[in-house]
Amino acid sequence: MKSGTALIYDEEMTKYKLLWVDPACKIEVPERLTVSYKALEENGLAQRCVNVPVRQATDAEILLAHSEEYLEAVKKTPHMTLEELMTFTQQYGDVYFHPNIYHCAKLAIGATLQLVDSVLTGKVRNGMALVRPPGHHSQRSAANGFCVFNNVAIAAHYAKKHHNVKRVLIVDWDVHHGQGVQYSFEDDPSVLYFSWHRYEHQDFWPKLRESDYDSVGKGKGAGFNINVPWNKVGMENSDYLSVFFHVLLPVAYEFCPDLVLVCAGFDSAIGDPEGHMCATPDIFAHLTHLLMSLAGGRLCAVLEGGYNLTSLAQSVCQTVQTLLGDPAPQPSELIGPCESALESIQCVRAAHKPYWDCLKHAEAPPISEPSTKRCKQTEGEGHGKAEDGEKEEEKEEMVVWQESPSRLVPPSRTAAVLPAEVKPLEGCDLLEPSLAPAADILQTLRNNLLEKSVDEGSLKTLYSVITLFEKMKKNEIRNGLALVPHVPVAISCAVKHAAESLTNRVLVVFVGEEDVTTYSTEEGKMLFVQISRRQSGEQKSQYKVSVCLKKSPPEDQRDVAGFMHAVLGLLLPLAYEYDPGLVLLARSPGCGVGEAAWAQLTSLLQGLAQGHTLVLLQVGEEKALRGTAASLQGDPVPSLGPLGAPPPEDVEAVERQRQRLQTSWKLLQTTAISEK
Ligand code: X5A
Ligand code: ZN
Repeated sequence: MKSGTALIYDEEMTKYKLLWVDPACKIEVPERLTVSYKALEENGLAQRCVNVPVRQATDAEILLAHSEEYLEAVKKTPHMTLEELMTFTQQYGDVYFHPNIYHCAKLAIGATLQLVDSVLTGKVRNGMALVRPPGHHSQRSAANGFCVFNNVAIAAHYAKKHHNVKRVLIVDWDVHHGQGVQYSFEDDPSVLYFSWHRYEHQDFWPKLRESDYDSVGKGKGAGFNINVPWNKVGMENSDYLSVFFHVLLPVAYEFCPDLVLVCAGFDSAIGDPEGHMCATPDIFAHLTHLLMSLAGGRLCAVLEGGYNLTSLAQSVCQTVQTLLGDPAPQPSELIGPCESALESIQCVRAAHKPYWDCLKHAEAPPISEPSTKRCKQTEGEGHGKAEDGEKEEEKEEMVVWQESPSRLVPPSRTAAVLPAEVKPLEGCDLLEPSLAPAADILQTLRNNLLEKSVDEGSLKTLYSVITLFEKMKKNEIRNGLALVPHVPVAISCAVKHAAESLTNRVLVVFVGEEDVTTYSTEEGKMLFVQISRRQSGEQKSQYKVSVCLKKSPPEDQRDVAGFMHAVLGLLLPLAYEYDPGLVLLARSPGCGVGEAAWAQLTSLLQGLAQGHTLVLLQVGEEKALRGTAASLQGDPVPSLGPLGAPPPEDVEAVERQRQRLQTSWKLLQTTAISEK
């Protein structure tokens, strides 16, 4: 079993800096690496990683993404005088050279390739490389934006060439557009490049026309370049998650990468002097978690930007801690995307509609031309704020945010309740179903379940389920798994218990046909989402959602596409906005969901409620037991294979619910309200 997280860092990469005055470059300092690494050490994270040494890249590796002329030119920089370096620098935009930068740039590539090798040979599952100089702006024959060589672009070429990787997903969450990466793969359908970036209708650096949403790739690569322009500053956690749910993840699942590379720039976090965004460092835990379900967990994060040292260090820690498998913190302040973000989302979805089955039903764009040609909106609208370009560098205004509390890691990861005849699950703590329930609890159970004649044994199992619940609430265990005699009864029972113990919001996700008595609880204490193959009546509550997917032969790939469409476009946005304290996930026999899709669902939901997921399976479903347990224990989830088009009936069913619910649950929105 592949496990472990690689961390690649070498102090040598701190040994170059800006040697003259250049306001555009002064933020790119050696401390960016030292504070990040120090924070990882102080939080005990560096020590938990597999330490992989850096190496120098070879000429051949550099030439995977750069021209010979450019390489030869950069090779001369270590021997240049200060004046020569300044002159050499001047031919490029927003970058500086130093006698030692060529050496560091080779180490930055080498670090990235060491990470890719470690992950693709199975030495570790995932990892992060802390490097300087960054890479995503550098081009075939040009340095740019603090970047000398394109670390991640080289890594993608390298993975394809040396590891038989067929499809690479590059997620660029840096606040700048990695135009260098875009150029490198523009006509290549084997590399899907996704980037969101501060754009402001082409007013923000690098001010390129081709950074807009209508640059979708060229020739065979059409559809494999996804740009999400931010036309306002101040984007928040909700804006980032909305783009993941409604753009990146559906396309990424359809694409089915063998490897995920992240251009992990943290200038997209709050406090950054370049980005001016408002997403908090803990959002990177969620972005990371959501990507870890792809490509069998093979994820390599490579540092790009990030210039507020406090925000940077916190964000790096959030990313690495998530790669290590610790539960993500509860996402904060999810209030839904702003209008400007929705406009961008709507435009991107419409632009990619011709290329991706998952977007076939996407809404028309709000306007016909790309956002550059539109008149600019009034400043100060939404949660964007006005910027004064001239004075900006003088007054570095203070932004404050609350540091995410250190994460709760319960002493036990997974506890299971199993009938005596079932073989114990490796790695799970067994909870004896024989624990004597208190008489009053037994009585409550009996009263609640009077119609179904339940024997004493079943009652004890139900009681154990409640014990699992309690243990999660007390953080004694992270998650739980129970094999119960009858899933709908067990759900009712757990829900009843949750309703009476006043503490937490509970998200119930039930995959199955049966009606479940969900007791009318105080509105909002529970969010019940059912995915079934059977039509249900009209729904009115925002806390009770049922989506009916088409019945087709089991393991039909079209079914999987429909199921994932419901999970990514409906369930996850609902779940994140609801922000439960506990997640109850259950399936009944013959629910029609294949093991791989079930494992994906189990894995994705663990990003909520600090990983407190209780899974209920019905006796007789032993086949699903091991896979579920593996997912709860954090084993990598297998890929689903490239997804085809979801059945139109499924898309319609999901859309109907989205339409009904999007006024109450703003993370479900995919279109802007107003056209200006
Ligand atoms: C890697 C990165 C930013 C360059 C900004 C130049 N570069 N104004 O974040
Ligand atoms: Zn950047």
